[in-house]
Amino acid sequence: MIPSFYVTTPIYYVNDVPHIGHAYTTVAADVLARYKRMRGYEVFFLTGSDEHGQKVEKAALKNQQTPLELADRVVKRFQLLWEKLGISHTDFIRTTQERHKAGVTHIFNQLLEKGDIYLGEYEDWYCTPCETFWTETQAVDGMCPDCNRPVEKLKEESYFFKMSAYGEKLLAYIDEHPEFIQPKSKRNEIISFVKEGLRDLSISRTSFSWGIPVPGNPRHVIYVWFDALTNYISALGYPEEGGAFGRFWPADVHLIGKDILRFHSVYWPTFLLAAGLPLPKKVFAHGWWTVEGQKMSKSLQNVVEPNKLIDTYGVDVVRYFLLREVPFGLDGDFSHSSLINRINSDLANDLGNLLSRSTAMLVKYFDGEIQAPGALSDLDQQFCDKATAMVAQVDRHMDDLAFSKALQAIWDVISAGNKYIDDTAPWQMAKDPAQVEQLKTVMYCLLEAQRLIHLTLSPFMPTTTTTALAALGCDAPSDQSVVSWGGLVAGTRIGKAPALFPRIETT
Ligand code: ME8
Repeated sequence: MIPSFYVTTPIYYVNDVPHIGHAYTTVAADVLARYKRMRGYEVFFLTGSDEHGQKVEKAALKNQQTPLELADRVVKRFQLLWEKLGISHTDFIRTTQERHKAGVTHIFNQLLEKGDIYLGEYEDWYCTPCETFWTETQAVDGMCPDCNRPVEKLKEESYFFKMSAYGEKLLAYIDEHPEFIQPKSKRNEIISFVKEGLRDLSISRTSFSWGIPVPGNPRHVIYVWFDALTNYISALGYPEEGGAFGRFWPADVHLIGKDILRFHSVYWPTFLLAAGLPLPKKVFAHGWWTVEGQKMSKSLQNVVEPNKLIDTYGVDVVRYFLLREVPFGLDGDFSHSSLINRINSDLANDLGNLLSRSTAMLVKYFDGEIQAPGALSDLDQQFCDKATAMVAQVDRHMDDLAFSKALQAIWDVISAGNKYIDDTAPWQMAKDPAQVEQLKTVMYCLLEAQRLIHLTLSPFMPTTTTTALAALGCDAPSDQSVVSWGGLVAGTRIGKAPALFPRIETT
């Protein structure tokens, strides 16, 4: 049976237009989804939009629109961006869709009947931008400990989820599943948080109305995080047992930013424990981007717009840069100069140059016809071994979501390829008819290694690698592409490859 793989991104709030942070998580999920598909998995890749809650209601009011009008408008911007970024999601869920509301209502009802949700009264400090309640001690000086904006005192009748009853079970799960919360430093933070004891969680609001009504008591709307987190199962058709839910749940990985780890590794798993459903296998929290050394914010007017970046540099450059520049899990800084450096050195000099150099030589020495290799010399063998080993290395790094290490492993072979040309000096061999067999072999190894390089790289840079593979006389990668040495067919005729990346001149 074909193995399955389920990867998700957060569903993004529609009160804000997409920026580089949203693009980051979504590109990472896309690369993983494409990679797993290539390795033969049946992949369900989910993204979507979070459309309820006070934040969206307030933003709509400000725009003199209904919340749904606002959502309809902003969601298109996300969807257009994903198309432009080549995102290959299986489904896009909006929390205003009926299928989602049905799933949320079902799980709420189930927990209500079980007694894990009960009606009580709430009084605490509330941060609207974060949609989070804080205790007196947490909200130091009346400020939200997460975003440092003022909190307001809120007292209301509220439904509560008995989160306090699930702390021990959650700790046991975290303990038995060391892979569950990543990276490790974050895992320790969550363990300490749970060990301090979980409070019951307020999961309804009466102070506004933009949300899913509590079944049987529509004066209350369901807390936006209870609503939003359920998207990961409602999109699979939950509570329908069979179909996509049966096939893909539990998720293999929820990719999120570090800002929302607690919701995903404490709230969400305790809801699932209460509902008797399996927990996700992995929650991975990546770091945050700053821009030219500063926090990205509307007030600083330094928000990096992915659309503009793509128009200026090209889609694959943006995809590559995001995953290459910063190890996944750490914070990073975006700057135009580092982006241009990556283009000029990694993409134009290394990757692009290797392809144009080697195809140009094939055209010159063999009229563009790929030659069958003869016996491999030590140098040929070393290079071939390095390229073959890279495929397994990348596989391991992708399992760890270490995207930048996967790319580094590919670039090691690219550098080795450029060095292999210098060491073997094909132009010398070409002068000596006695060395024609060696020359054929060198050319074969060089081009075949690049076939492996571009196949392995294809989830990261789907457009460029399709061009490069075509230039090598190969098809675009198919699902379940077999990435092993020897796929190039002797006798295929190719031309000099186009420059994959023009250098960007800086003054
Ligand atoms: O939190 N750097 O939605 P959201 C890196 N609706 N990533 C960033 C970033 C930055 N500077 N800024 C944002 C929500 N992100 C909820 C999620 S899920 C059930 C509900 C990314 O629109 C990162 O993935 O505020 C973060 O987790 C997400 O955008 C937050 O998006």
